[in-house]
This record gives sequence, C-alpha cells and structure tokens, in this order.
Amino acid sequence: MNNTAYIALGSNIGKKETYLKEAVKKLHEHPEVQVELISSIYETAPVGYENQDDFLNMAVKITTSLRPEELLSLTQKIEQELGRTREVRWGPRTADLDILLYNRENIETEQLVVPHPRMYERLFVLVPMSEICPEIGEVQINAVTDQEGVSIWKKTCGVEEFVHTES
Ligand code: PH2
Ligand code: MG
Ligand code: MG
Repeated sequence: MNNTAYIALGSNIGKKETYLKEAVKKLHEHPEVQVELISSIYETAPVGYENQDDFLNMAVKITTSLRPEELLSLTQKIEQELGRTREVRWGPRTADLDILLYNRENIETEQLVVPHPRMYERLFVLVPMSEICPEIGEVQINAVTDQEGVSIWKKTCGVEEFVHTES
C-alpha cells in the first residue's frame, strides 16, 4: 500500500448516502486498497448541467498498491456495480468516483488525467478535500469565488462508520 491517492465521490439519484457508503466500502474491501480518511458529506448544487437533483459529495484518502490505471478500473467497476449508466455528460448518477490525485504524479493517458483537470475549479471537490488533504488550503478555496451551494450535510466521525455498514 505504498501509494497515496484521493478520490472524489458524488451521487444525485436515489439513496444518495447509501451509494456513497457502498462505494467507500467497496473500495476498502479491495485487498490492495485501504481507506485511510474520509471527509464529511456535503450537499451541493449541480455544476455544469444544472437541470438535475442536488448532489451529495465527499472525498476519501486511500493508500494502495494498485497502479493508477488499475485504480481507475476499480472505480469504474464500482460505479457499474452501483448501477451507473452514462446518458448525459455531467448528468445524474448513482455513484461517480473520480481519481483526484495519485501521489504527486502527473498522468495523462487517453483514459485518465491526474491531477483531475477540473478539481481546482470545483468547490464540491475542494471543500471535502480540505478536510483530509493538507495541501488543499483555504487560500485555494477562497480563490473560487463564483460558486455557491456547498453546505455540510453530515459531519463524518471516522472511517469505521463507512466500512463496516451492513448492506
Ligand atoms: N459532478 C459532475 C457534474 N456536476 N455537480 C455537483 N454538485 N457534484 C458533482 O459531483 C458533480 C456536479 C460530473 O461528474
Ligand atoms: Mg465527476
Ligand atoms: Mg467521473
């Protein structure tokens, strides 16, 4: 588990909190992934494609021995297992898992760009990240002035609550 990565999670269909919890649990259940820290859950207004329900968003810090492309396969598998279909770009989804950071690597392949190209413009990513990633400071958040609609929805106490839920 010698790599550190951050993953943003979002859901805006159905039992949103359940989808987030299931996604975190599935990450942790993978033998080569350990969920180290989780942020609180935030309720956020949709960005990009606005004619859809509000999201719940959060972020997690993991350690992993998976390479970035293997981690991407895992996140995509989890999205599928949680019933994700891709209809509208930036449209409604049961579970969206985006790799934000992988160590300090810059990755640019057809499938994956890390750091996530839009993460520094998105409050729904930066605010949860600021709880768990020391590099994301208030300065960066204050620099994003044109977005509102990110409010705390559930303060999270620890990883335990997420990885040991009954399903
Ligand atoms: N995800 C998007 C597009 N817009 N808006 C919010 N509030 N939260 C999201 O997770 C989100 C979004 C594309 O993945
Ligand atoms: Mg996304
Ligand atoms: Mg995505």
